[in-house]
Amino acid sequence: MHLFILAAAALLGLSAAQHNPHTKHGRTAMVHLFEWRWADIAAECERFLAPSGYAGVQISPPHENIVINSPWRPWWERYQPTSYNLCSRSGNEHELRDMISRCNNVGVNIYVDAVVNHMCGASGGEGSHSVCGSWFSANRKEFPTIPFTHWDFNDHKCRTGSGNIENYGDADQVRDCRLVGLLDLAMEKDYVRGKVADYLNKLIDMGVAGFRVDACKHMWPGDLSAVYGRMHNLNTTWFSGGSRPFVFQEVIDLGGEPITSREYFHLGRVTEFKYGAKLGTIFRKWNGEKLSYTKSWGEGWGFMPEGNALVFVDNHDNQRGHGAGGASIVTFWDPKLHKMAVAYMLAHPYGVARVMSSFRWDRHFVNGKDQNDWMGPPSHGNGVTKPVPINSDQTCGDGWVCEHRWRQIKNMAVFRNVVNGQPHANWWDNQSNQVAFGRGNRGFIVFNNDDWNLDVTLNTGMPGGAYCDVISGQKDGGGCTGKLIQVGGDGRAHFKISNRDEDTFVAIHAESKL
Ligand code: AAO
Repeated sequence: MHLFILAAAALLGLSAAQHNPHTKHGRTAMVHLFEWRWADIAAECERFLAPSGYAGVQISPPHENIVINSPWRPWWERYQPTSYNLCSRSGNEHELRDMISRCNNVGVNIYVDAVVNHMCGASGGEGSHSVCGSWFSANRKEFPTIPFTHWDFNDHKCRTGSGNIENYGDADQVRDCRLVGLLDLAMEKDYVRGKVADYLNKLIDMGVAGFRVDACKHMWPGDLSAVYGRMHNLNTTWFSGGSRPFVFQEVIDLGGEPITSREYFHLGRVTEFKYGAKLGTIFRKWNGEKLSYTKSWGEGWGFMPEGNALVFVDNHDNQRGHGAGGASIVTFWDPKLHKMAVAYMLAHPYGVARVMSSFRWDRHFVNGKDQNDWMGPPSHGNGVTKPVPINSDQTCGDGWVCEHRWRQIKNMAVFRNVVNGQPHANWWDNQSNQVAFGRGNRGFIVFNNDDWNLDVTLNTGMPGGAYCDVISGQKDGGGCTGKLIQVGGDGRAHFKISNRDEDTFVAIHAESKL
């Protein structure tokens, strides 16, 4: 009996550890630097992310991938591995290693986007058209650099006519058939598990803190469990002994399919896609949704248990119509709404939060579908990804959007750190789209998403004093470049937000006190 309890506790302890992002210095939020070069990420960790209090970076897949020239170098070619060599449009192995070390040295964790469900598309042809020239044959299912041969793929198990997933209502085909024609690895094989684990372990040993695991819905939880079980502990140069890699699994579960997020909870965190889809609907005021309904935001909205969730407003798929979430998703293309939605997420205690950092592309809608949803990152004529230039006002140039640098978002990442561990408190709403809430006595935020002014006195729960609103400005030396908020000795403060303000929300926290 005692033995059983011990064994159960050990098991729980092990898997619970894969839910921990191992962030440092009280930092909390990660940013997805989508398609950035390793050299730029290294510089960004040192010059911006660490000083601004960001906890980590999700990087684009570092493995070698197929080169697709039609359409011209789509971003999604990186989701088609041709070898596990660490060589991609973002840089080579040396540059990757340098980035991981430099980010770790300033306390910013690196989380790798791991694409291990499949290799390239079945129509990928044969030759050396990989980013760094590794030969492969999609026709014969041969990837000699690893090596994988046709024995290592699932096609014999798949029972659909096309060999592709045809019906998400059938869990077997979702796991055993090809996702959009991508060659599906047979992860029940010990050999395949070993090769995948070797790839992850190489990255762990280099110092990464964990993984976003791509397309988990398409892998059996038991197979993933076996692979995760082979993962090394994190590198003790930067992490305490016995630390398990942080795992967050991409499972799109909006309800209505047999495969649910729940099947993956014991293995690590899971992406909560309902979060951004609902938040977008609320801020857009679609379907009669109101911000005041978010009083019970989180589990009260039918989201997964708090300790399992990885949350985001938009991701690299649904900001351009891929994946799931639809038109409600709020992206940088709607900056005013995007800033509010991201601020709401960062102010709210639910889940581990991820901020999206995007590149621009030429959107071109025909019948509601963006014809240019494939467009890759800003790049030179020869296909080389452009560096991220930093303008004198701290924004980015050359098509890099850098949402994470926008003052309102950057300051809310700090807000999240300052209020970390404090309970959701002092809720107020006008039964429409004006709401406010605090985090213990450490921070308070007020939103006006109605078409009229907000003018109200609220209990903030904060100690009395003068605070600088970190949305319209920020503390600057002894002063404040934004609105000043006076909190009385009773914790009450007066807020005025015109619906025509550039940003229709206000946030104060313990460290924005003057
Ligand atoms: C490219 C080409 C394809 C070509 C293929 C192979 O575009 O035409 O056949 O190469 O040659 C990315 C791109 C793909 C690209 C792929 C490989 O998005 O366009 O294919 O790289 O280069 C499913 C998966 C999910 C996946 C998502 C895109 O479950 O894992 O599709 N996301 C990840 C990555 C993504 C990447 C891959 C996986 C592949 O983030 O960047 O693809 O590595 C339903 C299901 C979802 C399903 C969606 C979309 O969603 O539930 O599981 O996601 O459909 O198929 C409502 C429902 C919602 C539903 C949604 C859409 O909202 O509530 O559940 O409608 O129907």
